[in-house]
Amino acid sequence: MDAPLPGHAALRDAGPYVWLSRYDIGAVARYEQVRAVLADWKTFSSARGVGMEDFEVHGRFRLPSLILEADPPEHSVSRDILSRVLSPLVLKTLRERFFEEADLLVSELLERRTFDGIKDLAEAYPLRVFPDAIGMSRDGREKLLPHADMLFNSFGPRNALFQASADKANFAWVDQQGRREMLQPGGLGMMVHDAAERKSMPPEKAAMLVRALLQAGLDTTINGLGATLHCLLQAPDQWLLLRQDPSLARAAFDEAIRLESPVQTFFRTATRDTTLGEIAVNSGDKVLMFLGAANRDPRQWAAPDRYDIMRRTIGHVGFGAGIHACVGQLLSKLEAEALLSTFARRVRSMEMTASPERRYNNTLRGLATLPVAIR
Ligand code: OVM
Repeated sequence: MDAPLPGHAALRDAGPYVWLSRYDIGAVARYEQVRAVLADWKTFSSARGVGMEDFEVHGRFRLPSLILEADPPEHSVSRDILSRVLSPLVLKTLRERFFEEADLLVSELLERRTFDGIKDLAEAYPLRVFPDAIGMSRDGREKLLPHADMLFNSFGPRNALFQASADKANFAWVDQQGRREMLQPGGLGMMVHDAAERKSMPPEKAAMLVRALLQAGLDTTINGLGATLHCLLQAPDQWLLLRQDPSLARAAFDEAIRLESPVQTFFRTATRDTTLGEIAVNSGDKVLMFLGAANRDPRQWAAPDRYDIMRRTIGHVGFGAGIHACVGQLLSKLEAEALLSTFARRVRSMEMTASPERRYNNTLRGLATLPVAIR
């Protein structure tokens, strides 16, 4: 279940910058160096890909993301558009809907008593609110998760996991969903198009930014919600704290993001010779950042393996850091607040009824199943 943890510890202890000869890439697993790489976008570029492949050596697997796989100044334009659309002011307009949907879902689950915490809660809730918030068409929404599974696999090696998910890729379809005429007025997707137009960004590029939201916004949040539920089930004292004060829902989510790090890894490419913790980094090195390892680094965190919703989680790298820090994190936190505070207010007791099963992906950490009973 916790298979990566000893490996992460070994990577941290091996040094501030380690070489993975099997793949011929560099890696950082200590908090200090992961932060340093994230903070220095000039030296550690995203424009050559944030997966294992270097676009300049291996070519491109898909049309590059205009935000994820870009450096300033191109990145700044995209970032500005998406951060406006995902700003607190805009998200306030979604709040009421999100709480209503949370109430409906929790009512259904309370009636059922036993359910799968992944499929019926962690997946069900974002699937109800997120595509509607974007304003995406009803048709084909079931394609979103298999597509995201493939995409997050594609950041890693071309291994059996990737191959097994590769035929679920659906770029033609997902590219189509980002186009203005596919989107409902008033939704976040249309807002992206409007904001892009004001910045004279061509509509094809605006569609690619909407595509980025569709690809990045669902699977990540789902694994964050699943991680939170799993953490709470394993730490009854923390579940009690949350029940006594449901306003801790955001803290419970953020601490689960730190501890479980649903997005485990991203890469950068060194643009010049440099050093990390006095170890040489060569221009052109691919650098793998172990976000999950940094988030449990005992050099940084007291009792790093403990789930503690009262902890000061500020500075964790579960949402990244620096100019590429998750642009949708406020949306994910709104979803988490609505769902988890409602759940904590209305559920008196819960327990796992069988062992959960892991879901394997080259980038994402999460569960396939989490059988629970609630009252
Ligand atoms: C994108 C994209 C896709 C997947 C993940 C992600 C977590 C971004 O297309 O920009 O960031």
